[in-house]
Amino acid sequence: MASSKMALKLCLIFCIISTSTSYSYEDTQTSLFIAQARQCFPKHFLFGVATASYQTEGAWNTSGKSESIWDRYTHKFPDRVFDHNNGDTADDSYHLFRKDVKLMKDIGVQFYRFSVSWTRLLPSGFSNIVNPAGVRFYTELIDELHKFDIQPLVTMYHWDLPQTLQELGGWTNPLIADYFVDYARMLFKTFGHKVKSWITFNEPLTFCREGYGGDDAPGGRSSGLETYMCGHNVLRAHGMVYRMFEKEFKNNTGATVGISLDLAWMEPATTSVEDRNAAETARQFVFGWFANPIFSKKGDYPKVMRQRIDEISHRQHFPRSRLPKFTKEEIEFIKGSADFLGLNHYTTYLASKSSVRPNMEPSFDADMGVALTQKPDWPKTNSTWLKVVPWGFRKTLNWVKNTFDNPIVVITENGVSTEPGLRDTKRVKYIDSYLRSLLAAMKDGCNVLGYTHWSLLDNFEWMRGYSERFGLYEVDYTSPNKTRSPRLSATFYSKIVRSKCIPAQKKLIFKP
Ligand code: PNW
Repeated sequence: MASSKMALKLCLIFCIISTSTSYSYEDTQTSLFIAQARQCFPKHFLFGVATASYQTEGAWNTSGKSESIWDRYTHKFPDRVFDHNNGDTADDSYHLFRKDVKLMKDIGVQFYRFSVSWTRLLPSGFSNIVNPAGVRFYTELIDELHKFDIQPLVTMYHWDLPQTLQELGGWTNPLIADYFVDYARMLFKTFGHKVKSWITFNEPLTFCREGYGGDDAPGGRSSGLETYMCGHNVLRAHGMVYRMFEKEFKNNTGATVGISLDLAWMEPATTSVEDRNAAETARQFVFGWFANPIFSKKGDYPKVMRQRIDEISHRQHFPRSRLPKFTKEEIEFIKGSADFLGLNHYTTYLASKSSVRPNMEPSFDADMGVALTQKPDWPKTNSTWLKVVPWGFRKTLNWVKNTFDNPIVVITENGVSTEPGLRDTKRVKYIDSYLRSLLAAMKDGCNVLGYTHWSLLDNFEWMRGYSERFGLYEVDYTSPNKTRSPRLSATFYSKIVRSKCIPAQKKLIFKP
């Protein structure tokens, strides 16, 4: 006890005088935490919040909106969703968007990342029919944002493909790239004078891997085949949209276009060469797959993907690789087709060489050949996959910097799920620790322009339904007007957004 009193006195002096350096010190014997110093982001750094159409809008069949693959999938297979729920009503942001913008104003964010629903704007999936109610909705939302000086950052595709296009093969149909270009052109034409930043795709890794070989919509069961067809067409579509944008809109609008890719940090499980190689292979499979064709000097798929998938396909007696090949022309127009890299980061895995040899069954995971685990003592959250490992964020950013020649990065998602309730101290700690790690990466020279917290509100968390809550604001799903209430983290995040500084933790905390 005496020693803890001593530490307390020391800290009082220490913490007050320490303004520029950060200290993290935990004395496990006395259970005393010495808090960290106030740390600031550059003045021009931007803060935002994010949502996505299917997860928040609701109004799934209102005013001319047609069915998306997530509407179809959740209606047809309710049992596959953890709480048997769907996004039919979600947060009802279609009707409550003015309230949502007010919440953003309360926090003080400089931008709002949201996605537009393809089926709300183009009910046939094609640009032959434009739904005026859809255009009106997004126009009103964007105008409301501008009214409060909040910049829109618009994602064109956050997983809710028109069912009509799914029936034509979805992302496995090469023509989808043309349909996506038509959709994007319609967006630039309609909203281009009001939107200065665009994201073509959100997390192609997730929707190609989970949608065609996992549990997500549309429920494809063809891992290692359709997975790569999807990725291939997404990359072609992205490149084609960017070149069309350059030719037809860039000069007139002065806008920028990027793509959001997700990367969980892959830490080698041991210091062995095998595990270090496994970790790099995993990074290339989950991130390089999309980043290398766009952000590397040479373009095209990562070497290790090409080698492994070609070789395993051959062993499986396929006459050609399951990983499609780009033409020279495609490599060229995809290369450099982004003004910024959107990075979604949540957690960290330990990577080691998988002991399972690929069998005759095509599989993305077997192609990758890496076993991914997490340390049991990493702090848990309400999502099984999401452990709190802030140092992984800094490593992720440094790896991106070193691998892709220090691209302009915008953090387009980072966040954590907590239990229902407003006292979300875990989210406060998550934000605090991940932002400190981000700042450390920026001091390492990483070129990061902004940070987006996922999410403004609790929302439909895909296959986990409403059971996992990522919101700075809690949503009461039992109330008719889906009441939004600020959590502790909303106040905490607001402080950071307004001051551009992470406050010092003045309170000393003793473990009980
Ligand atoms: C993102 N991982 O998905 C999505 O873009 C959001 O729509 C979603 O609500 C959010 O994260 C929270 O889950 C991810 O396993 C899903 O590392 C899984 C991972 C990362 C992102």
